Amino acid sequence: MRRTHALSLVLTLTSLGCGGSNANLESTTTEAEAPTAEDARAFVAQVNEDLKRLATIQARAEWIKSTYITYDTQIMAARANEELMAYTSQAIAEARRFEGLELDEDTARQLHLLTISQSLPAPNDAAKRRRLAEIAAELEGLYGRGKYCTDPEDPETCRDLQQLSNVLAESRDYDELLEAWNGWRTISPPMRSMYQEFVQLGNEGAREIGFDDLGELWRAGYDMSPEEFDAEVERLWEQVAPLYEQLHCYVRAKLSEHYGAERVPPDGPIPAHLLGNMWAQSWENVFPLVQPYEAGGDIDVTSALQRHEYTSRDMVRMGERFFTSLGLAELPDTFWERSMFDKPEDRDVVCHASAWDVDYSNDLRIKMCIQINEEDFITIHHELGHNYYYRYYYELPILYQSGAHDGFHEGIGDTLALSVTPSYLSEIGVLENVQRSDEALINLQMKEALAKIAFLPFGKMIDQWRWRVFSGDIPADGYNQGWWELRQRYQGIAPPNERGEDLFDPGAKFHVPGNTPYTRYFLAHILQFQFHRALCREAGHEGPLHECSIYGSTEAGDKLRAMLAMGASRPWPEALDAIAGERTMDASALVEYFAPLLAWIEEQNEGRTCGW
Ligand code: X8Z
Ligand code: ZN
Repeated sequence: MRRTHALSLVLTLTSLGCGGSNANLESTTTEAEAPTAEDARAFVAQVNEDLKRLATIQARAEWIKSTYITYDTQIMAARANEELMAYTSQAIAEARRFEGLELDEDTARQLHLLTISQSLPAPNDAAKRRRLAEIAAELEGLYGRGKYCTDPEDPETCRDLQQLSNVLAESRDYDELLEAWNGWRTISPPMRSMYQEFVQLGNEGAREIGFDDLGELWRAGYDMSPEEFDAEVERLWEQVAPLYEQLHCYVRAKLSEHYGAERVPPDGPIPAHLLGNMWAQSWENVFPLVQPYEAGGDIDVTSALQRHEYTSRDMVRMGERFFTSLGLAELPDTFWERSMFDKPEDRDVVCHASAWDVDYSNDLRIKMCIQINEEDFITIHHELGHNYYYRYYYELPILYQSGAHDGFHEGIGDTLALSVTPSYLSEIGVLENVQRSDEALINLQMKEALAKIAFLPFGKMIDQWRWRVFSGDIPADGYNQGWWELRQRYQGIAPPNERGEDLFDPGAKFHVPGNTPYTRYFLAHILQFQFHRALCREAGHEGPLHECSIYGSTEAGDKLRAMLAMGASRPWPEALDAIAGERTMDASALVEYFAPLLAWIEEQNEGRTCGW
């Protein structure tokens, strides 16, 4: 994830030659009557220059806050954000004077990107803007500091998200799981009224820059109309929904065997706390409960990483090695000096993994609380994917320093991680006893499906909820109800107990208080297979897609680099064309990849009633 979806911009308005109020802006506009295309070009150049300088200041404040959450760092970050929002809104307003002019393609594109660059536009009213910046910082702070204490008086009884998540991952005890699941959700009710205010103010900001609401602004970032994008997401979902339904059916049957049919009814939704993950968003931790074949070789990467006594830094080095094997550059020394790999013992930090380019000029970093396990090993590749995107587009104007769309950004590291196969891991000495057999393949694919296919409905539903919240379809007194209706509809899961409107379960998922759009991950989970298929072709792979690893292929690396270097300078279909020779997003590569498993699961599900 980028630290913010959009550019992080700060400025007092001097460098744009206008003061901080609308009145000043209007007078600037009047003075500059009948602007020319040349004026527009100069304006865009100025904005790029200002933004780069100011975004850097903002990113530094944000980095400090995220790696050291205190009352003061939160205020400093909020102030920086406030200035950034003010600047951007002013720049967008100023840019309106070029409407209707015949502009060169680059200028027109950058003006368009400026308009959609914020995931949180603020109202022009200074008091409202300040309030919005403070709420945004406080929501993220509440999440980052969040702990569940069995005795609120005694800090010894407190557990943070990492500790509670480890219970969700490892325990098979229904009640212990339930306590951890409920416990984490005690952090979010205090967010509820703030979130409501956040929605109102964010919508107001969006309307002032010409959108119906915040959701429409988010959907405008895909080189097509918001309505077309909505339809595109539905189309992709229909391509993959049947796979999810089969996986759900199989996993539910296995969980029902383990926990009993009273707790996991074989024809209803699955209780949300039994799937190995705090949000039931990926299910690889229940692999031991659903493992197709007893034997099948060593695919326990977690044990292997721990056996080798790798450190967090070693794991990041291994991730980097994958990228350099493709002929991509090494990470800069400053990456190793300035990143945060481990959870500090002495202070609160935002542990949710993220990747940064703090000065938009190759000051690359990751911020993670790495645990020595497979999930984090894969997340490291995910984060490095962001860093390599930054690495290859940082010489572009800052308005082009983004992914072709945000799903591309989220999909790069995951694409490479698809090549982190057992054979690759044995090649680099992590795994030893790797087997090749039909049983081994089904086991492996099951594990991958628990991560990738299980994620798909979750990846879609989060923003289905937010888009409805932003549009008012889900009212503030129905936040939780709307949330659980969508959870059930898409994921086929149900809360293990009553979730009334006194609670605020959406707030217990980082991206809601963190205001990070989420459809990007749904798209990334589809695109990464499309990228993988294309790069495998480039690497000269023959044979089934699931056997391919692009490790060591500089041909694949060249293709990838070419796409990364485009940043957002061209509409995304051109970037997709550059890497894959295709111009539409398409889940057929994902379906092809999982073909062996799907055939196997369908057989297993014979006689079962699937669906919920
Ligand atoms: O937030 C992330 C990354 C940072 S962009 C760790 N992901 C989503 C999540 O954790 O919910 C990666 C997959 C989905
Ligand atoms: Zn990410």
